[in-house]
Amino acid sequence: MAQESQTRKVVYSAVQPSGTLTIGNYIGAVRNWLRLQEEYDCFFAMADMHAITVRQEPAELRRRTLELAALYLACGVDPQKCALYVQSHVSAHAELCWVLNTVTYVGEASRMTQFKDKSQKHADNINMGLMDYPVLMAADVLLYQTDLVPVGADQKQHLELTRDLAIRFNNRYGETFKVPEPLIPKQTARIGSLQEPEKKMSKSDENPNASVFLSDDRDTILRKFKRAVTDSDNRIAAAEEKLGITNLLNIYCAFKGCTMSEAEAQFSGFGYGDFKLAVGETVADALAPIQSEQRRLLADKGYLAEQLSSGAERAFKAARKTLSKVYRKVGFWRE
Ligand code: ATP
Ligand code: LTN
Repeated sequence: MAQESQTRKVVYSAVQPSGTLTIGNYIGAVRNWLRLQEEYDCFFAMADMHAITVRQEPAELRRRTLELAALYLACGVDPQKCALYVQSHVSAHAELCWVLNTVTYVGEASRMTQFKDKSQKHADNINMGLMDYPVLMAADVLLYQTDLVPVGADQKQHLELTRDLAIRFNNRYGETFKVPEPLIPKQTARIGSLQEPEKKMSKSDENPNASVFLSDDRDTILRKFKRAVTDSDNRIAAAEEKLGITNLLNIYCAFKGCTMSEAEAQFSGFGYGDFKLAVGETVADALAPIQSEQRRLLADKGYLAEQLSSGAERAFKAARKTLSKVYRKVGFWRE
């Protein structure tokens, strides 16, 4: 058993408890984890340290962290199979981040697209943490000698930086980190906003109609899909110039588990109104059991706390090994 776990590949991923998860997060991230936990040694975190790089209401952050944990479990993340934990419970993340900062150039950090976007969006709070965000992410991943990082397409650049930092550190100090690979699902890598389909659906979008949240009730879901931006062409087909319809088809396929051409065939001849209703109903049906399971879990805080504490313990054991190695390599004195 111990030997088996040593040879199994390691998977790491995290989501920020910075808002309620959207179906973009679900399709692009969490859902893929379920398949991975069957085959790999998985570490899944609530990235609360990343979340405070933009202003958070402390009580809200606390509540969302627990809600996110319950949601992970409700979606099918199995705490027996993977380490599910809160990032700030394992201090090695901050410690490794500090060391990695010394091999990160200010130039490369300031060139990150997300840093530039968030600096614009939060112009009154361009803090060091915002720029350091990808370095903390690299620390998350590298601490566990991770092989694979399942994320949405928006995180690809951060993963490239993670790889660059691992290679640079290894060259400077000797072989220390495994160089991880991103795992980005093709078709569903990027679920678009329902209001501006050229943008990604994001949990912190200001327009409440742009994102479908996993916590939305049936009526809200149907209403949001009804209002989704489409085009004036009235043809249900995926095409580059039909971003809105393509996005809705993509969402439908993701929840139904069908291919694009199957979905196109199924809706050929439908009007946009009926099509949107069908997509909305499919999503609402899929989310209902997750929502009731999340409610059940949130009512049992003791159970949640227990799972998160044993997850953090498991993560800490693995992280500590890498951190000691790093401290030794960089020349920190130890008796
Ligand atoms: P925020 O709006 O607070 O920046 P976010 O909604 O972009 O957050 P993150 O916490 O940054 O979500 O991302 C969590 C995971 O979900 C990542 O793996 C990310 O790539 C994925 N993800 C986020 N939005 C989408 C989307 N629209 N389509 C597919 N995957 C997504
Ligand atoms: N920044 C990520 C969340 C995240 C993450 C990670 C993802 C934090 N640490 C490590 C993968 C690996 C995001 O998805 N926005």
